[in-house]
Amino acid sequence: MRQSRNHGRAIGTGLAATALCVVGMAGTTAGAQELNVFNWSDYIAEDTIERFEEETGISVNYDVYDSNSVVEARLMAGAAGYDIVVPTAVPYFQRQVDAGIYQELDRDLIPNLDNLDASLMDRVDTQDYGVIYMWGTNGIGYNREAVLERMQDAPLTSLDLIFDPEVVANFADCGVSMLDDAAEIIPMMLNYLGHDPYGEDLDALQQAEDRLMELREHVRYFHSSQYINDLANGEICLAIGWSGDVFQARDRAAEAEQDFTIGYTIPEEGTVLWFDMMGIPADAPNPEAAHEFINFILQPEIIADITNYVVYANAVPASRDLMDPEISSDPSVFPPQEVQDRLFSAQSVDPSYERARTRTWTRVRTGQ
Ligand code: N2P
Repeated sequence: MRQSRNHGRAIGTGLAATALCVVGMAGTTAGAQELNVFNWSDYIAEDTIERFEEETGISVNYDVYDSNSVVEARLMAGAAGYDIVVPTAVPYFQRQVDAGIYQELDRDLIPNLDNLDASLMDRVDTQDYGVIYMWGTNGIGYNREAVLERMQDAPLTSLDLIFDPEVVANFADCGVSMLDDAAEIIPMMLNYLGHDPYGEDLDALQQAEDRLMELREHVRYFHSSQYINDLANGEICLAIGWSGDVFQARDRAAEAEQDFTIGYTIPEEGTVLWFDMMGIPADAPNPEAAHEFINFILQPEIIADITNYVVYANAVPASRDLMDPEISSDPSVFPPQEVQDRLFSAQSVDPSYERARTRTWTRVRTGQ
């Protein structure tokens, strides 16, 4: 198996996810246990894996992706060789569980399950098969100076910034990006246009497509990890992205002492709130080590470190006090109830609608 380490900030983008695979030392000792982890890029602290290896003697092969579709395709093909994967709860993890490709967690091997926030875990239907790793929102990352320079009264708290063709046209020259994912962007657009994001209404889907087609000339690219570095470097000035990724861009910009700042908006029109789930594939080569890994991650100090580094919320309340107070008290990381009230959780849709949505997205991406 290919071995790679993505220590988040240092290595960076999902472009790098496939390109930058460093051959590690794992697996060279006869009889040593191995664990194959497949996680999102920019989604773990720098030393988490090292600490796990030191504590358990298990060598980790750590590989990264930036798209749920990639994980799903590999798992559905079978014998992917992973012990831990981290798909988004709905629709991905849920339908993968329904397809029978995960094993039920052996709760006796994960005493730290007790550390999980029960009310958050109750929001996912698949808790016998996975635990929440991190959760967050989809929103807008923006370069405050570049945006305000082009539009003094830019609607910084609204999806109008990107979804209103007249507004976004102001920013085409400084660079606009969107996540490359039908199930992320189309529900946001439907909701913005006043439709039920998961209502499976084909007329509404057509309206979303028409609007996205109108916008696409102002969009530099559709990609789900490159925007972190590009926002941080000033290569782009607006992105629809995931909360923690935008905060990482903000931190990288500050570290590089850029003369601009990156902001993140949970749009006032509402947006998706999601949960990413750690699960163990049914054909995992080393399920015992996988349980050990989940148990390790669920320790408050370990998961607090991860949140500190990737700036996504976790589901272990005892980690809150161990976090950087700027993060634990940030309402855009841990949205308070009044903000959560305008968020919607992802919902599964009928496969035929899902195919229509995917085709719509292909047309939007390619412009045809
Ligand atoms: C990490 C992105 C994870 C969030 N870069 C997607 N659910």
